[in-house]
Amino acid sequence: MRAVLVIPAIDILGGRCVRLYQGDFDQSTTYSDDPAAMTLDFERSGANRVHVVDLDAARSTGDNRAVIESLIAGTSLTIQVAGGIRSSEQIDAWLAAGATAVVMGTAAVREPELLAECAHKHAGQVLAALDMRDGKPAVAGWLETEESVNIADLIARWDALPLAGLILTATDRDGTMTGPDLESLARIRAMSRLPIQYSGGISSMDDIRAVREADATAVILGRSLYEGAIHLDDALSL
Ligand code: AMZ
Repeated sequence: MRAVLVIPAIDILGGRCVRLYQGDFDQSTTYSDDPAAMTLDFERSGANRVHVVDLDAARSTGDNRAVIESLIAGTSLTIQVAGGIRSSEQIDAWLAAGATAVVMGTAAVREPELLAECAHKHAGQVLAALDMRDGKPAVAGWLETEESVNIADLIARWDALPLAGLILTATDRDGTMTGPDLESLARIRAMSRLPIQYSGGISSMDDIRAVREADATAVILGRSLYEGAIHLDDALSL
């Protein structure tokens, strides 16, 4: 059986480590006031990589740049940074600050030329985020849905680029611990040659196994870790 990379998520809102329910900013649970300390807990459990999301930047109501920079500086884990990354200069800055990879969501969907430019300039360091809601990409902090986009066309464009991979999030499962959307994963897997990181709804070790069997390269864990439904060291030893 192939391995699956297990990546804990640190979503930051107002400097705190939170989980949202289905991405809804009005349904937020705070798990820690100290995202850097959270990262060190994950590091001690043996994680290799952490997925850090700046939720304020994703919905354009501020940013947690200083918090994330000090988080990166304080850990030897590899970090992928997401949220509000909409320019090549921002990518330069995150990579200079020590991030291993950056994620583009809104820009990847709405600005194909910018994504292509960034992917070529930073080959193997840009991940494209596909945050699916009712079969369409959710963008701008998931406050909007891009109705005009055809998913097959979008993925075909992404596939032609030297991206580090694609992150598929089932937004209706995110933060719910109701199980992964294996149907969407299979559909997207069949369309793309890129490595896929899956996120949304994971609640058990069996869910992680199912995602691995569906040929995801990595799985991102959020609430299931914070609620103790999955122990990170167990997941890492799968
Ligand atoms: O939970 C949310 N409302 C949310 C979220 N988790 N909104 C955006 N994001 C994440 C995406 C992706 O990793 O999953 O932010 C990133 C995309 O940000 P942007 O700014 O590039 O669209």
